[in-house]
Amino acid sequence: MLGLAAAGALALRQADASDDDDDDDEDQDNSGPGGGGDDDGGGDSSGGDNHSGHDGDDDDDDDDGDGDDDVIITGTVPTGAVEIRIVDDDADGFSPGTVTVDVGAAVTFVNADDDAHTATGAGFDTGIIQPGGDVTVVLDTPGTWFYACLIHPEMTGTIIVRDASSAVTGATPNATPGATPAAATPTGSGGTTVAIRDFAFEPPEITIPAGTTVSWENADAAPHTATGDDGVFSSGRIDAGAAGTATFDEVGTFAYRCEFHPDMLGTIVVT
Ligand SMILES: [Cu+2]
Repeated sequence: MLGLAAAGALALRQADASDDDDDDDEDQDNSGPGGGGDDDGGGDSSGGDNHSGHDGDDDDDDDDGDGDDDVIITGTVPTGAVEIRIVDDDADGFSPGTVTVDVGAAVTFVNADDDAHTATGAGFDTGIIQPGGDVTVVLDTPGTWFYACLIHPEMTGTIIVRDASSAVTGATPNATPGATPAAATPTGSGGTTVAIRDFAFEPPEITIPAGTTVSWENADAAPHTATGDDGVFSSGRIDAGAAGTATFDEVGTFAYRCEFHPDMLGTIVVT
């Protein structure tokens, strides 16, 4: 009886252990197509432990790459999709930073970093992509689509979507409301400046007379834009330390935002 009980307990433990193995095997099967060094996760349970360990580490931004080798890529990039890898949490985190695709193309973001990220812009939003995870978006509108990581706003990228004739059209609109043709000289001194600092327009709202040219000066390390809702005007991409302008000839109230960081909001009131 005693021996039987012991054997039963042993069998039970073995069953538990094999259950665990099954789970790990499934994880490994999923990660297999990621290829390359992912197989290093070979120690079944240690691979799982590492993974959950990383989840706990998500708040530490500063593992400079040393943790990257431990990220197990799950899932696969769909056939024909363009892959953008997330490799770090800084300005070069999206690799490549700019891609050009045909309209209707699928783009897969693969998070090879050990922090969670997003790729979020006016045209699409992946939502949170956990370490090792991937999200595919389909780009069915031609144009130039800026995006950034909501968690690490310095991380930015650009996807240029060609139209059906493979032309790059609908690039960032540079229209300005009722803009004076370039040759015309605005009456009055006509210029005013809005600073972009710490991911905000400063001041967020200005009132200007018609004919004023607004210059946005980017004091941040990340690129920004000042883009009117519905694309009614745009500064275009403003890199760190650079400025972009738009001229306002029409009376009205123009709300705008940053295409990279859509929660950066501003308003131009033209009187
Ligand atoms: Cu921005």
